[in-house]
Amino acid sequence: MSGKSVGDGVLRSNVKFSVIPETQQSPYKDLFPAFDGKGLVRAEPGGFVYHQNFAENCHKIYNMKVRSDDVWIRTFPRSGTTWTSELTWLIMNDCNFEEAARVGQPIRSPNLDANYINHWDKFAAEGSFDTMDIITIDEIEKMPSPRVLKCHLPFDLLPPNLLDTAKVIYVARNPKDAIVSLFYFHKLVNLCTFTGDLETFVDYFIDNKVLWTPYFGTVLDAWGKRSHPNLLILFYEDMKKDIRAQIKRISTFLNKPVTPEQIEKLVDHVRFDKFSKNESVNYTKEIKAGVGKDDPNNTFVRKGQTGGWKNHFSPEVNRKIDEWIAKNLEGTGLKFVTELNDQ
Ligand code: PPS
Repeated sequence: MSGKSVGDGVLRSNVKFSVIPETQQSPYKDLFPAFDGKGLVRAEPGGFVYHQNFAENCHKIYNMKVRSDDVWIRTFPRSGTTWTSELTWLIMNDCNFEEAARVGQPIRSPNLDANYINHWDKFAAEGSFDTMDIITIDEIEKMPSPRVLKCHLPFDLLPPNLLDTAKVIYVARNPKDAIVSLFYFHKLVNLCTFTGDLETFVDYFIDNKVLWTPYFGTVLDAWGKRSHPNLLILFYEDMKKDIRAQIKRISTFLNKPVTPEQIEKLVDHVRFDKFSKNESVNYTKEIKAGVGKDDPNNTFVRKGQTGGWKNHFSPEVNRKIDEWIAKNLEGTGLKFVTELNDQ
């Protein structure tokens, strides 16, 4: 979709946002108390659900200057963003593991939409902002090349020339594990929060009333562009199954060769048990600083498994999700792996 300038030289996307009234009322505002009764907004077309603060500022992202050596990572949340960003950043930076350890991933590979979450003003007032490592769009514009940026936004809200100018990696994860992981994320991080149970969360999720939904809108937005030479689609489950093969795909796509020794170092660097302890990527310091709840059983890099949903969904909930998946995937050619024997 192409945008238009409204006379101030700033290009505006054709997407329009409006408040979702239900999100300002009970029971929603009690189940999702972090939104302070302000609720969430929905973008049309596309249905993307986000904070009002984003709606007011999204033109800043839409107007970003895309560079030909940028890599933009797009995902539905909890689908392997951090894992893929780390590999991509290292591949783009000649496997500089020292720098990756020295500088946190949120600085090296910033998240664009994180700038416009409602709560930064509150975190700032509480004094935890400095430790948040959120960098502004203005700072991102000044970052040295090559930049590895990430976001959870649909193409309509990103610069219109993005895909024709830069490389884009989309990471997809099967919706069952993505739902469970997003549920735990809501329990962990104060920017969203959820007071209900998983079954209730599932209902709001498949009804596209959870922050960052609609899941299928986001995934199919990328899937529909899968033949574009600047787009690489990765699957979390393929990464779990054979990370070496996916590292080689990323390296080929980016035209950044890696040696067999570098591949082994990358594999070791992102090995789940090691990655979950890596403070450069695991947000432990931000969570301890007040961004989330310090709970050893619910961490940002949490379980890292495919099929964990089987320990969470009742047969009835699982049936409901299966029907929702079947309806949304019909005719798309997209299929998800939801279980793995070897991982
Ligand atoms: S976020 O919040 O959107 O940035 O989250 P995201 O990074 O996309 O996804 C988090 C889930 O990815 C898992 N993860 C990994 N799995 C396997 N190997 C590695 N190295 C790895 N790193 C992160 C992480 O544990 C989250 O999934 P769950 O199912 O919650 O464990």
